[in-house]
Amino acid sequence: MQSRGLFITVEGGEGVGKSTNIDFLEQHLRERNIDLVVTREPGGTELGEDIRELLLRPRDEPVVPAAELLLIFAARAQHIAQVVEPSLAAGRWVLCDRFTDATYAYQGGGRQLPVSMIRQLEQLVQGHLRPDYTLLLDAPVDVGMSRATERGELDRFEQEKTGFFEKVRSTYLQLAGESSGRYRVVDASRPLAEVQSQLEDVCRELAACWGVRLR
Ligand code: Z5A
Repeated sequence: MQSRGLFITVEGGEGVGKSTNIDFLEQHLRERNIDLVVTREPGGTELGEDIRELLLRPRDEPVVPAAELLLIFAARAQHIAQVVEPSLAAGRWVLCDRFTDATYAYQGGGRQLPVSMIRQLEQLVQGHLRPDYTLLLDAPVDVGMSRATERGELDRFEQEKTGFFEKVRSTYLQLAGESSGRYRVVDASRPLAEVQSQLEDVCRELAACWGVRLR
């Protein structure tokens, strides 16, 4: 029987380097013949990418936090059914740029929605599905924000104030503390070469757990 793939999520605040390091992880794992699907949230499907565009576009009308939360879980439901579950069931690894920990951090920590509300939706949409491993790229808020600002136009989330991102960061660190078996926290404030050397260690650990021998 085909064994189930590993579900790996990458999390972190604004501009910590998720995209850069997901590219690195993808290359590193593919070179070791790991059958991998790289995807993201919100997004990963046609409907999910449309919802992402709705969520990120700055608008004059304030977006009610509950509406934001429901849109995120709508995108997630589609993503799980179309991409995540079928890939894992086929024995492929799924490397996902953000998942439900981002909802706890942004909508729970940042927007201050009750955790119980997020838990209920998590249960409804995901059933038993949870990530096997989560890499948290952690950096002080000012470091991430200055990296993100250099990229130019800011989306609706990036326009939030420092206090919002401080709450996001502290929620992530709290989640990592509560689920230390699943989380690996990487110091993303270090120069890129050092961050990627930490990621190579994590890949070795993942492969060892999976029974794959890295060269
Ligand atoms: N969101 C939510 O609220 N709730 C949810 O449940 C989910 C998401 C799933 C979009 O996510 C938004 O969705 C997100 C939260 C919300 N908004 N915010 N904030 P996203 O992941 O697409 O957005 P993002 O956080 O802005 O990610 P990003 O734009 O892809 O940034 P990044 O991936 O963290 O950074 P990067 O593009 O790889 O790097 C930024 C720059 O820094 C770039 O020039 C790099 O070359 C440079 N860099 C990276 N690492 C280093 C190091 N170590 N040293 C120096 N320079 C570096």
